[in-house]
Amino acid sequence: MKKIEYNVILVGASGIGKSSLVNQFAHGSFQPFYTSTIGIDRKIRDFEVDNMKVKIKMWDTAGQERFQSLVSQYFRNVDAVLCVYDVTSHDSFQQLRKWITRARTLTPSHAQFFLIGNKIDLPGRRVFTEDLFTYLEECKYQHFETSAKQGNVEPVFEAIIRQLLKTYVPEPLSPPPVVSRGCCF
Ligand SMILES: Nc1nc2c(ncn2[C@@H]2O[C@H](COP(=O)(O)OP(=O)(O)O)[C@@H](O)[C@H]2O)c(=O)[nH]1
Ligand SMILES: [Mg+2]
Repeated sequence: MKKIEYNVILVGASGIGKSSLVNQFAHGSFQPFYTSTIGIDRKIRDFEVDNMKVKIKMWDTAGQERFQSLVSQYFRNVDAVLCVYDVTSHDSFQQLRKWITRARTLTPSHAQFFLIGNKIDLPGRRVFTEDLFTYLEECKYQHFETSAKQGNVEPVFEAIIRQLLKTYVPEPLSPPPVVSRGCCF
């Protein structure tokens, strides 16, 4: 079976659930308390879709400005950018423009961008269809809504992976080299 790898980076303000989305997809778990990400974190999940093994490397970035020069270095090799906001925070939605502009200048031309509104389990939505409509008309990114808490993350990641497979398939990963242990006879 062919095995390929995608590098996926998550960007957006602090506290909107980037790490929670990654943890939910990588480990199927959710932590109700907030642990701030320092700089950048990486998690891996092997996923199988249509008889194809896909290794997803998720680069989970810190939202704080002070980490941005470090984070910028990781954009060069990414295949997908997940632009995350919190549906209960209009500010987190407005901040996305800054993240997207930065990511656009640093990512390879094949990189695909997706918009993810998280925390849909919470009451008090502040980002509405009309905000999104104007934005999506402009950028044409695929848009998803998630709850890292209630766990609809798997189908969203699967849809993203399927979309990536449709548009950009990297070279399959080579199998690990066979280590010769020498002959004992
Ligand atoms: N209710 C709810 N809380 C969430 C959700 N996603 C994340 N959180 C909480 O929001 C806080 C910040 O999440 P975190 O993943 O660390 O945000 P990050 O700074 O963007 O990485 C934590 O207390 C999480 O438990 C969600 O979908 N629903
Ligand atoms: Mg985080």
